[in-house]
This record gives sequence, C-alpha cells and structure tokens, in this order.
Amino acid sequence: MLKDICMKKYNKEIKDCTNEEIYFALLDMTKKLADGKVSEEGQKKVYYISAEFLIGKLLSNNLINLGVFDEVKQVLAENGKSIYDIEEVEPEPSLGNGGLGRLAACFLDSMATLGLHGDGIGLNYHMGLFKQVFENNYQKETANPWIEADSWLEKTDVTNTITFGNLKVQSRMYDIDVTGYENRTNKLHLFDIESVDESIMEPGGINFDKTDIAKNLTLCLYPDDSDEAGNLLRIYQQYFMVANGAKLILDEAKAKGSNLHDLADYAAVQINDTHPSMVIPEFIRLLTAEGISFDEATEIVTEVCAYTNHTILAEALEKWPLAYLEKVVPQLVPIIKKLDEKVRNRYKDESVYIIDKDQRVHMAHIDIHYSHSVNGVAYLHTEILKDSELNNFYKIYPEKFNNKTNGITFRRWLLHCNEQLAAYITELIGDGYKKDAEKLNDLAKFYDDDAVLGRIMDIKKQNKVVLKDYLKETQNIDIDENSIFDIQVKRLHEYKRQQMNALWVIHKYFDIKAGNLPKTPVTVIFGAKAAPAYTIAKDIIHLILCLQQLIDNDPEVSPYLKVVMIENYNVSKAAKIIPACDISEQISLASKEASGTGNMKFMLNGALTLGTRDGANVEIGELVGEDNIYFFGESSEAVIDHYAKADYVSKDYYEQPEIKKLVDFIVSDELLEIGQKESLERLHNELIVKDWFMTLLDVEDYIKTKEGVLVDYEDRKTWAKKALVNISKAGFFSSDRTIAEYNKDIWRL
Ligand code: 26Q
Repeated sequence: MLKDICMKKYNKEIKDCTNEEIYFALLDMTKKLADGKVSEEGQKKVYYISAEFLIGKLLSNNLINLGVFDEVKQVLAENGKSIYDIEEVEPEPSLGNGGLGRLAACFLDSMATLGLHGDGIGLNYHMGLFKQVFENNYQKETANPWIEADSWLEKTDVTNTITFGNLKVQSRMYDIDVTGYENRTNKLHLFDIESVDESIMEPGGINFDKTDIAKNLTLCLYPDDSDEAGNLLRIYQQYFMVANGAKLILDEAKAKGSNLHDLADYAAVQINDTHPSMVIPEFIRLLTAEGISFDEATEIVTEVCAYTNHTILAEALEKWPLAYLEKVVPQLVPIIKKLDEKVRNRYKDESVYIIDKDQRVHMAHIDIHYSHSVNGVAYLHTEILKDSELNNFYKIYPEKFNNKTNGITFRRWLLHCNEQLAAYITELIGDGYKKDAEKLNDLAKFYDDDAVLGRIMDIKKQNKVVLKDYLKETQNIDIDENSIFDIQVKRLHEYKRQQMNALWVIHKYFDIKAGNLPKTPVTVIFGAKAAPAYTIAKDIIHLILCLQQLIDNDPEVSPYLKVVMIENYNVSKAAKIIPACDISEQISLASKEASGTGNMKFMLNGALTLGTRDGANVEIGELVGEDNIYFFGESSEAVIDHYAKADYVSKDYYEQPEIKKLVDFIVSDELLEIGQKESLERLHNELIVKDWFMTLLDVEDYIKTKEGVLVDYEDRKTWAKKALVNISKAGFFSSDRTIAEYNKDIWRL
C-alpha cells in the first residue's frame, strides 16, 4: 500500500523518497486504514471534555494500533529507510501541560481499544505548550507551532457562531482519528476559531496581544500547571470549548432520536478537572432555550455529567471573579446565580456555596453539586478528598464520590517505547498481555530464573545506550551507560520537590570531594518545564543547570557523578528516557501529588521507585511489596497535620548542621561564580523561611534512603528480580483497566 501511495503521490519508489515524503505518505495510509474502522455507534456515547490532550506524536502509535507497524518497519528497511528517522520528521503536538493532558490522551486510546464509543472534545491550540530552550543556565520559552498543511487534523464542515459578551467568533471543528489497538476508530474533536492569526506571536518568544481575542483565542495552551492565576483569555478559551462541545453533543443526540429529556440515554460527559466546568451552565442554557424547565434541565445535566478532580492544591482550584464572567459570558451568569441560589436554599454551610462572599465563582462547586459522580485519581487522593479537602461535600453527597486510579496506555508506554522488552515479554508469556495487561503477572514464574533476569538487565543496558546516543546527538552531552540512571522527569513544581533531589546532588558532591567514591557512578537526569511566571520553579531549574556545569568542570567529581537537565522534556523524549531508567524519582510531599502517571510508566519499564507514600505510589507499593520499592519521608497524615496546626518551621530543620551545609551551598562561591546571585539567593531564602512543601522535613530520610538504593544496585541479580517484580505487577496500571472502571461505574455504555 505504501509503495502505491508513494507512486501516486510523488511518482517515486519508496527508496527514492525523502523521509518527509514517506512521512506524508504514511499519514495518508494511516488515515485510510483508520477510516475503515469507524463503525456503527451505539445509542449512548461518552464525551471526554478536556482543555488538554497531550497526544504527542501519533505515527508509530497509529501504526501499532492498526497492526501494521512491523510490516511498515520492514518494508522501509528493505528500501534503506528507518521508521525511527521518519518518526523524527513528525512535529510534536504539545496540547497539554503534563499529567492531566497525557491522561486524557491515554484514555482516548483505551476507549477506542475497549471498543467504547467515546470521543474527545478540546481546543486546537496552534502553538501548544511552549518549547523550552536553555540560555545562560535559564529556561527560555519559545513558540512551538505544530500544524502543517498536511497533518493529522481533518477539517470538518461543522462551524458555529460563538457569542461572548463583547464579541462573536466563528468556530470550526477539526478531527483527529483515534484508533484503538486492533479495534474501532473514535474521534478527537478540536475546535478552532476561523480568525486565528499566528502572525501576532512576537518572534523569538511567546508574547502576543492578550486582548485580541478574535486572533488569539486558540493560539496557545495556557502554560500553567496548577498554581498560576487565570485570566480573561482562559475564560474565553474555556467557554469557546464548552459552547462548541455542548452544541455538538446535543446535535448528535438529536440526530440519534433524543428528545433531550432523555439526553442521559445518549450522552455521558466526563469533565476533566474544572477547566470545562462551564459546560454545565451552558447545557442548562441550551436546554431551557429548547423549552425545558430550569429544574428539569438541571436534573438532566446532573445525570449526564461526571467530574474528575486532579488536585488538592487549593491554589489550583479555579475560582473566577463573577465580574470576569459578566464580561466574557454574561449569558451564563443568571444561570450560575440560580444554581447558587438552589444550593443556598438547601444548605447552611457557606463552604459549599458556588459564589463566595468575595463574589468569586468556585467552578469545582458547580461540578460537585450538578454532576452525578465526583472522582479522585488514586486511592489516597480520593480518601483525602473525602476526609478533608471536600469533606463538606462528601457529607452531603457520599454516594457521588468514587475513586478511579489513573492508568497509562501500554501501547505507547511499552510496545512503542520499549520494543525489545515487549518482544521479550511476548517470548516468555505470549502476547495476551497486550490486550489483557493483568497477564503480565505470568512473569512471576521467572523471578528466580537467572537467564531471564540477565536478559532483562541486557535490555535495560541497551536502552541506556539508546538514550546516551540520543543525548549526544541532541544536546551534545556524554553520559556513561554503565552508570546508574536516576531520573526525575515531570513538570517543575515545588510540591514535586526537584529541589530536594538537587540537595542530594550537593550531598553527593561533598561526599565525593571527601573521598567517599560511589562504587558505580551516578547520572542524575532531570527533565522539567516551569510555568513562565513561576519564579521559584525557574530558580530551581537554574540551580540544577548550575550544578550540572559545576560538576562537569570538576575532574575530581565528574567521573562519579553527572547531572543532566534534558531540554524541552515532552512526550517523545519521555519515550526515550523512561525505558533507560534505573531509579524512578517520585518524591512529592505526601498528600500533594494526586496520582502521578510517570511513576507507572517507569515501573512498567523495569525501574525501581524511590518515593514518598503519595498518590499512586501507595498502590505501586501495595502491588510490588515493600521489598521492591523504596519509600521514605513523612506520611500524608503527618503532613496534613502539619498544615492544620501550621507548625512546620523549615528554619528549625535548616539549623541542623548537616542540612545547613547543603542548603548554604546554593549560595556558595562556587555556585555564585556560575549562576545568578538574585536567583540563587531567592531560592536559598525560600527554603529557609517558607519551604511551603517541606523539603527540609524529608531531606535527611531521602538522602539516607537513596544511599541505600545505590548500595542495593550493586547486587545486580537481586536488583533485576526487583525490576521484574515491578514489570509483572504493572498490569493494574493499564488505562484499559481505568477506562473499564469509568464505564462500569459512571458512563454505563
Ligand atoms: C488552572 C487555572 C488557570 C490556569 C491553569 C490551570 C491549570 C492547568 C493545568 C491547572 C491544572 C493543570 C494540570 C494539572 C495536572 O496535570 N494534574 C495532574 O493530573 C494527573 C492526572 O490525573 C495526576 O496524575 C497528577 O498527580 C496531577 O498533578
């Protein structure tokens, strides 16, 4: 087929085509194959509505899911081409910030794989998340356009006029095929404005006129992960998304025969965090316009909608000033006020009101009152929601609360990113695990098989070489594949505590200087983007880059320790980094990481977790057993208690000489010579007088535990066994399991 397309498109044989030409030919081929898998829909359909779908590159995954990857790879090889070179041609769509967006992408894959009729609804950001470059040991943000004349996007003829308080815009729907593994094709619907203008982006950066909504609405993904203040543009984006989405959902239901009173028999809407929450008042607006009473409309919407919470960080819960909504979406304001009134009539407790005394609208409160399901994303997270964060709501609606522990798609995070391991697992237990991930448990019979353990470690070594070559090529950095790869890749946030890992680096630096040389050298790899306005996060990146430079230039230390900060960490880099990992750093302050999903990807690829008892780490620990994971630090109960009593004083920990020495190194002559005084002093001060996420509380136990991990690494056989236990227990974290649970408990398709 590829041969014919190349002939027809370019009048050339495959071997004479450029990699670009082959990429576009494969794009055509994939779309044609996927089209053949769009099958009859049942009556009810689920709509996963999300401001982010961090899909990453699609070519190889689509080929895998269509069952033609091996064949295409071989045909290309026969013609002197490599599928891996062609992967590099594809621009990466970065339509998400991190975990929440990537989860949405994994869920689309699993819905299609399970044969569920489930579409995504989101926005067609032209730039996606910024591209990160390092300059003078700082992060600099640049634009990241990804849409080409020919891409995965299919222009549809669905258009709408969307009305805001002060302007109207024309929208258009673009679709991306989502093909499940050996199953149906669903759609990701991405809405765009017709008047978008990429040229308003200032060259070299990510600045543009924030007020010119008709040109900028879909230009950029809001580049904040959880703590930066929202603004009007974000409200325009959110309403644009839900207005188009709600209209699509009602149109599709009507086309299938719904009279709208029975909408819940036709549609289930999963609201991904509060970003799409305005879909609730928008549905009510549309239903009442069709003659349905306000009360009935409210009931219908409640039956249709379900809400997923992804955070307990108070600052990340969206609360929009009513005045902003009056400006952007005046048509929703009377509806929101009525919804609030209903709440006030029923409950005395002010903390559950929708509009607070400062005239701010709590989006999560709309979701909880007017959805039938509220779920957290890991067992511990859901328990914390019920017991503390949302306890007042739990008391009102105990039946709405449920847990859906996150998952990842094994097609991307094993079959695609670690072909060798997948092939070896198939050799050992057959390929049933590809569709039924729990079958990985069959690997248990090889826990004590030396030959198997040896092969697992060989594959790990080869993946380390692949990463080494990649880093050499892309960043001109040399790493040693015989060193221990200790990896922390995730968004930069104080609660994730990259700064604590940096303190370990400082500890190790001192240790080596003092002549305590590690048996095996350690390579500490970081990858992280900071929200552009998050100053301390950027200071932490600066510290890490300065440590990298300091150690690289120190011949006493560099043979034993290396720090590498990967530039522009994204989905395709994750796919190269994760299979090469020995130690997976999951060190958030207990109670703060709702779930984490990187932790699952690392485990599946045979890394051992060094982490706190937070998020899904707790469940990983239960599955693999205490011998096969390294936990440290205070429990979530203890942390929550510290917050309640406001009794954590970082300075008390800082006064301990061992800790003081590490923290003060941030402003040592050595580092000040390399870095910027202002940044390093600000970070130093932050750790001593604020330390909101209790780095110094856990740093001692962290260092002690990590040293123990390095000792354990030396016993290669025992380590290999632990790695195999992790792989074999990872089946639970397949997003196929997660989606099956959503369907059984919430959507009921
Ligand atoms: C909010 C207001 C204004 C602007 C931006 C935002 C905003 C943007 C992105 C708030 C939150 C996000 C992203 C949150 C996120 O990625 N959360 C992660 O979700 C994962 C999937 O459930 C979990 O595994 C992670 O633990 C959680 O941090």
